[in-house]
Amino acid sequence: MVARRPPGALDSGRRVPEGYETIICVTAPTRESPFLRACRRQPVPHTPVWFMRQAGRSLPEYRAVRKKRKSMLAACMTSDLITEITLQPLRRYHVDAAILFSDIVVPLRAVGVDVDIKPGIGPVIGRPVRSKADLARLRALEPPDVAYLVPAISSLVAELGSTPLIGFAGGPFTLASYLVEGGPSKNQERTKALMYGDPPLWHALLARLTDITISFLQVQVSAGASAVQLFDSWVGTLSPEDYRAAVLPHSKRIFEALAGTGVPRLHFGVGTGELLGLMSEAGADVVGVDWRVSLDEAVRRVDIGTALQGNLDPAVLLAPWEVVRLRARDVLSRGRAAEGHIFNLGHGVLPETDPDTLARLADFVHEESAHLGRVPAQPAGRGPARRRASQRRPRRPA
Ligand code: 1CP
Repeated sequence: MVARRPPGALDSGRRVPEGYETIICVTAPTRESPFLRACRRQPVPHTPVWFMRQAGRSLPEYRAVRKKRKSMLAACMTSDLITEITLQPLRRYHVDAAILFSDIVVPLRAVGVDVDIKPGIGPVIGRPVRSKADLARLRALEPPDVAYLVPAISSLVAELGSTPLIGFAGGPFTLASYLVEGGPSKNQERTKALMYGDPPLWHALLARLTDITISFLQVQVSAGASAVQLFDSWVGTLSPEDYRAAVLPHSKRIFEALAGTGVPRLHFGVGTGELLGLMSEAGADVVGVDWRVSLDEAVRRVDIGTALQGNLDPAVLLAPWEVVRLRARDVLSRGRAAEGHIFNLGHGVLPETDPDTLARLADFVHEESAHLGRVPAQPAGRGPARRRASQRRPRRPA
């Protein structure tokens, strides 16, 4: 049952920004779902599973829809296509969560950035942002800028029933990297040159992106998303010291701004083995881990009170099923060291992945984890919601 409360009022007495409608879920059907329970580090009947990039190029039905209709970004701005493409993987796989069909550059387009998503390349920016004057063109995001999300999310929530919908946004470093580079980049040289060379401009840019991201995520949560994931995909190119100085304060502000919504906040980046502790310190309830660090080691790197998500190498899915099965079993068994574990890949589904392998994998995760027995919450899971970084578990000696 969903109770609508007058705009502006929150339990905490805080006010919601103008234009956001707050929906308080009294007995939201998703509340006790295995995915949300694992995010909260509560016991689950089986390990929940979903796949980053479960919608998209690996699905023939996605390619069919995209062939007939519109550019990628136009599809991301069309309510009935958002709903349809978000639901496509749910019809094939017994996954425990849906992820909104959108892209990390959608909020940039919404505030007028001339970004396009080019087939086979990714996001490309017409006029990159490299100076104070460029930054002045980047305005704030208002809820009407992404109005098409509201009917899409409303119908998804109705359609999904007890399956949670994950909303998402790009992390500050990754969004900045597309804006500064003007497109995909392997090493983010220009981005890092700006970060190292002009800290005031860098922080002004990230502060602006942080405001945009907070508004974008608040719209998604107000419309009914049950969790949010911040994808700082390319932040793994930074050292911990640079991450702490240049990115962490901004990510922290995003997570703090969402704390009052009560939805779990997930955080993921590629190659972030050395940053996992800082990413939990930023305020994430769940830290996503790529395949380079095993989950039992990742547990030692994050703050106490953090659940983990991951981390099968997506390339494993191209190997014979017996290999997939053994590798997935290993991820599940290492994941039992975590206070809460959500099974996922270590990055997005590769376009050449056979959808039948993903379907088989989702079923295997459920069967195998249920067979292993009820996944208990670790003692630390019953403690205060978050503790200090100083309470991180000691790292295993080398
Ligand atoms: O024409 C097409 O079909 C383009 C392919 C495509 C799709 C299906 C792109 C271009 N984006 C998306 C959807 C998308 N993007 C989703 C929803 C689908 C789902 O997860 O099921 C999500 C969560 C994203 C997020 C995204 N976009 C990230 C973060 C996640 C990650 O993979 O690291 C990033 C970095 C992007 C940028 C982007 N958009 C598209 C591409 C090919 C890229 C990467 C380009 C690069 O390598 O820099």
